[in-house]
Amino acid sequence: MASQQQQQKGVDTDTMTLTRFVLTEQRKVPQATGELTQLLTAMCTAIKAVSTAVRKAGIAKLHGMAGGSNIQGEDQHKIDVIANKLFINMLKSSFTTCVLVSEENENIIEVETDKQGKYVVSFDPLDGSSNIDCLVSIGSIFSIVKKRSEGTPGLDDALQPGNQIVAAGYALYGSATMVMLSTGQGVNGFMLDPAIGEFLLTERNVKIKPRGKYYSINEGYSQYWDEATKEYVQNKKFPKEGNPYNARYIGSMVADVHRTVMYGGIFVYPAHKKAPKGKLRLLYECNPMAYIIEQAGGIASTGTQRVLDVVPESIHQRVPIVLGSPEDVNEYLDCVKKHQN
Ligand code: P6P
Repeated sequence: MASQQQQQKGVDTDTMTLTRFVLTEQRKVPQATGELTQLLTAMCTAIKAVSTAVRKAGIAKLHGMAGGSNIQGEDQHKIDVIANKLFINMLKSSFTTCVLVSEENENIIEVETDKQGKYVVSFDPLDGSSNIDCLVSIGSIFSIVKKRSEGTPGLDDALQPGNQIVAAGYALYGSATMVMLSTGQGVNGFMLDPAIGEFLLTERNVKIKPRGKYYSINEGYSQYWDEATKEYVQNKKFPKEGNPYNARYIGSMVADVHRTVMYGGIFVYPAHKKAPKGKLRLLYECNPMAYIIEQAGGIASTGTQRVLDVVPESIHQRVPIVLGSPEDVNEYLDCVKKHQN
């Protein structure tokens, strides 16, 4: 809370912005070059521009289809294309990246040599965009690793496990625009103040509850679930003791995960008969969300292993995911173990 002298007639004259926060964190790392700060600043510029586009989409006739489809075979919304171009252009022009992976692009994006830096960014520029025409909250998701190859940057630099992440986070375009970010020292939340165009620190050192009261899964697929998932959800609805959990499922990963971080509970997108490897993508959905959840004190698993330890085989690889409060996730994993034997 700003002190008295900082509150000059209701104006905080010592605002902790995201850029200032990251710069302060950077100063704690002796060998830091400032390149990560530069990257995150460029990322915030893209997020601010996407936020503006999302909020005026209905008026500017940006709702609706772009007429194409992405590598996932999903119809592209006009706003998907805009968001993707914003992320690519802002990241390339930050001179901090060498390879980009986007949900919207079939192959890796190789940054021009004269603009290359040492970081690889995987991102979903606008996740959940199928919800945008009905104004449901959507988001952008990103994770950052360092180039590991000696020579020309390429696919191998993109296919790193999440345990190599140096920073990750998401932007939620909800009732406010919020960035949740971790650079490895916990999770902090920054809310966009449109009046000054800055992200202000509003949630310091976010920690997830040991157990929540919400379970989040698409019950429309119940007939396709494995026995472990069926048993777990049944236990949430008809517990042997105590009250049933509340069901909450928005169908927008950033919104469902953010609620899980802030309120506790569990989010599950399991493998099922219609999606044998799950639906959510490892590099730019599951890994960044798993990193945030672990940094906030939670657990993120594929059901059989830690998400961040999965070695990627392709850039659009899908994995099953269960994440959230440790006690809730461990309860789910106990059901998995019980049905494995
Ligand atoms: P389903 C949105 O399309 C998305 O990629 C995630 O944001 C969301 O969690 C998931 O798909 C919803 O998928 O199959 O439940 O509609």
